[in-house]
Amino acid sequence: MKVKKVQLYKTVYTPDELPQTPYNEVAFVGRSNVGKSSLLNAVANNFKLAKVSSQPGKTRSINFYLVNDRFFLVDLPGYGFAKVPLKEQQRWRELIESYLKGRDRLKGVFLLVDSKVGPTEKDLQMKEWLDFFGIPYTVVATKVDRLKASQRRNLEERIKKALGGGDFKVIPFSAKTREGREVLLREIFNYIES
Ligand SMILES: Nc1nc2c(ncn2[C@@H]2O[C@H](COP(=O)(O)OP(=O)(O)OP(=O)(O)O)[C@@H](O)[C@H]2O)c(=O)[nH]1
Ligand SMILES: [Mg+2]
Repeated sequence: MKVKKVQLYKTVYTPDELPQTPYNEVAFVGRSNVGKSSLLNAVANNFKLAKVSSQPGKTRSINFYLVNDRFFLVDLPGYGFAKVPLKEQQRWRELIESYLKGRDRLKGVFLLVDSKVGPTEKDLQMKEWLDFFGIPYTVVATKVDRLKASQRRNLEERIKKALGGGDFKVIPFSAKTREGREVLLREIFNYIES
């Protein structure tokens, strides 16, 4: 299956704005600046779809992207960026949590972890949270183009171990070189069809 058409369907700032839709969806979570928006653009083959910024805290809303008129990719605001005012961080947290708890058609979550930094405390919390609510997820190790060969070795195993292990895959990915895009696409379609 191919990504033929991607369009921004809805931008959501508060839980009551979350749309009820007839389509299945997968969501992308991770700390601010980890590369969520870049990954979406790489998947969509559209560099202008989601706003990318070297300044963390760029995505402040939940963005629903409709793919092939059939399913949604959902870009969530990044967590854990200290420079974003606490009140705003709290608002994002509530928005992310009410999203993750309340979606009947959410088939899977992609938890993005920076391959160089490794999982943070906040990533571990998110992982435990997904486990607790029984939401299937896949970990994506982002920006692997920045790794030296030695840092690449056993990357999947190391990230898995740092997250405390469990029943999930780790996909190495680069929005820059597009490494891992095909594997990621397959995983997205698997979730959507599950
Ligand atoms: N080298 C490299 N840089 C990347 C890659 N993906 C993203 N970046 C850079 O990382 C920074 C953050 O990327 P974004 O895609 O905006 O990250 P985000 O997770 O959407 O951030 P928020 O919207 O703040 O949550 C930008 O400067 C990107 O150019 C990658 O695969 N390789
Ligand atoms: Mg973003």
